[in-house]
Amino acid sequence: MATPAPTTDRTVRTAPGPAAVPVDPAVHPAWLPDAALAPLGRRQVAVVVPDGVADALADPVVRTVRAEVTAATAAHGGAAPERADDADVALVLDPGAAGRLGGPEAFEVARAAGRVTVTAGTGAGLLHGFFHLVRGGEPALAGDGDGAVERHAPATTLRMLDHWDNVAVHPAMGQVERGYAGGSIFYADGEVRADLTRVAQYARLLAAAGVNRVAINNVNVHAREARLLTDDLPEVARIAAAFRPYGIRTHLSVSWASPVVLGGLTTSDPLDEDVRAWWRAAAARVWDAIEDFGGFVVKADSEGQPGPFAYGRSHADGANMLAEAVAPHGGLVHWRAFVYNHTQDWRDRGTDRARAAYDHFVPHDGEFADNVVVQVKHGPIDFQVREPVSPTFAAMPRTRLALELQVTQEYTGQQRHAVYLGRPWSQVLGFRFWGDGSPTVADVVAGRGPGADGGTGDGGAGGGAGREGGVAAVSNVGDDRFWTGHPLAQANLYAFGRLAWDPALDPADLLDEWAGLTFPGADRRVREALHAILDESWETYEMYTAPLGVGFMVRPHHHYGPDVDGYEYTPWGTYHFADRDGIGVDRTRATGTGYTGQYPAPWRDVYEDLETCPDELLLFFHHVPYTHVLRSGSTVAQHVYDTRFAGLERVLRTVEAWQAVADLVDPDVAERVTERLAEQVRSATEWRDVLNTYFWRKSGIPDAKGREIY
Ligand code: GCW
Repeated sequence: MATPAPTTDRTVRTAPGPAAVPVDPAVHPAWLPDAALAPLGRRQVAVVVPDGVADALADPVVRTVRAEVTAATAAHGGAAPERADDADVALVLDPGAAGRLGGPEAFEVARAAGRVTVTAGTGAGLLHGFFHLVRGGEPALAGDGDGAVERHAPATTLRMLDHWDNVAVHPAMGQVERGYAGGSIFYADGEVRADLTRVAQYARLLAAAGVNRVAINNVNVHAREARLLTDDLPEVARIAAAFRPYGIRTHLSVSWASPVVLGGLTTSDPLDEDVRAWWRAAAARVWDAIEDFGGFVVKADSEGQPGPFAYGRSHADGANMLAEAVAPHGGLVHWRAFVYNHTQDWRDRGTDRARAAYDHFVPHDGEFADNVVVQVKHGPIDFQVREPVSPTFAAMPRTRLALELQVTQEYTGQQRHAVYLGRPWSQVLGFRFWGDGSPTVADVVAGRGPGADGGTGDGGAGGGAGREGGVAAVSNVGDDRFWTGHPLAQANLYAFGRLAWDPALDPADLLDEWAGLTFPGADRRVREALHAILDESWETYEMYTAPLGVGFMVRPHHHYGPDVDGYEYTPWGTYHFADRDGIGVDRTRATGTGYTGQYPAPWRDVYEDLETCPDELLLFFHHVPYTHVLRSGSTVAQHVYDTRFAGLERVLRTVEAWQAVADLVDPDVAERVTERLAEQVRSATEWRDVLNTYFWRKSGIPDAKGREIY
């Protein structure tokens, strides 16, 4: 999939392999510490490239595999023989094999005669095979199998991270919008960083987890950021060059208003011929500078960003105009479906933000060009701790749809709380809209939903064929020494990549896999403690924050900490409608906003009916009295009290689990985690007390267990 680097055959033959594996010792190695490569590095590892395949030798990803093998074997006492016959592990490039294996990133592993042989059709496939062996450690490297062949291919060829990084520090949102890990790894002082070592190191981590595309700037494109598309192309090319050796393609978020703000035109109307010509020329310049560029990400008519509505055009008109400009270059347009009215009137009960993505986009199913991916947030509102799966995924069978997740923990503790998100993501990916046995969300975004043409994509080679839209997520990485602020938040980035590659993986296993790599050789108790701390941490977070699917209740703007009515009388559409009698949003067809009708059967009926609506989503779908008895047998009020008290207890047990092992890990990591856990205890206590007090004061219903409520 990677385009060969602009290097000559002669250079490649005389200098096989790039100089170095990017590792900055001042930065935490995350899941690739030196020791994680020891099992492989102790062995004889051959990288076998067939003679006379000049293209293969020029592939920068093949050179990366060589560099990785050279570095690992040099560090750990192994060697890198030329021939498979001399090796314990052979990484074999077979350019003819990609089709048979299931795409350019696929690989197969055979274990026989004391040797592990990985075969792939491209450098990218070989690199994924290499990291597969690294992740598997000793057990994966035992060559005493019976020759049975395992095949590995990604569920989707589009596995993307979106950075909400600003080039210039934004007065309200800072360097990274919703970033909780310091500054940007790409930008500082209003420019692309001169030293991109950190980006190369990031690329390596992402490749080891399975990510293959990165959008490098915020979807809110301000004046400075808009210029990445034009003046800064050489700088963007440098970033792309840092990602390329790890098989990762670079995308840009672009301003819809670029023809006006950059091109000096008087309009951005997608049907205006000058506008179309401007975008065609802009795209041509981008691909001139970056041959394997991925495409554009667009947030239009959303939270103040400009868009086609200003010209009376539809989002299909807007997206297709850009699609036409990038199509000759094999580019994609990721067009976000996060379109809603953020200036609504809270007095108006008829407008329901949850309906917005579906209402705006479903009528245009079938109108979007083949190289447009409509990118839909997992829930209908905005990355809350608990939301139903967005019904839009079930309603656009003739559109390429991508699932958008949020790795950065905007609404889930902002990387001050230890909250592992593998489980909720896995639930979303595995959700079946049409009942038992029907296709999952993962199937839909892989282009295998009902009504799709069943195409499996083109492996990203041209970014065109197939009906897949893949998976995208907002990154949680910054220039923090631990990448993610909270060292344990690295687990989320890792799990995202792994689930994007294979949505069927068990999130609990991924947690252990991450811990094993990140803390190699650590005492068994460390890994057990990490499992205990993180495995059910999402449920714990939900227990002390907004209950029963109601959402928000956070402090406005920065979204951290409790403020139950913070958004209640604002224009943002995120209401809970609490009064003295009850709480929740009536989204039924019978008496509410009708949102339940956006789901196919059985969910349209399951959610509609109080008797069948799952407890955890009750207040998302229904307005009920505080005395309403849940399926669990508890009343709403008592449930709130019980879970808030229990939630804090669980956090305190987390702290104990950590304290028992903190001395067994690197003191830097121990100190940072300990500091974050102290803040989590403080914040969870605040949440408990504010929520309990609010429900008690509104309802007048005392806690049946007589605990202290203020
Ligand atoms: O969750 C909200 C955030 C905004 C963000 C927006 C979006 C980039 O609060 O900061 O803007 O979503 O997804 O576009």
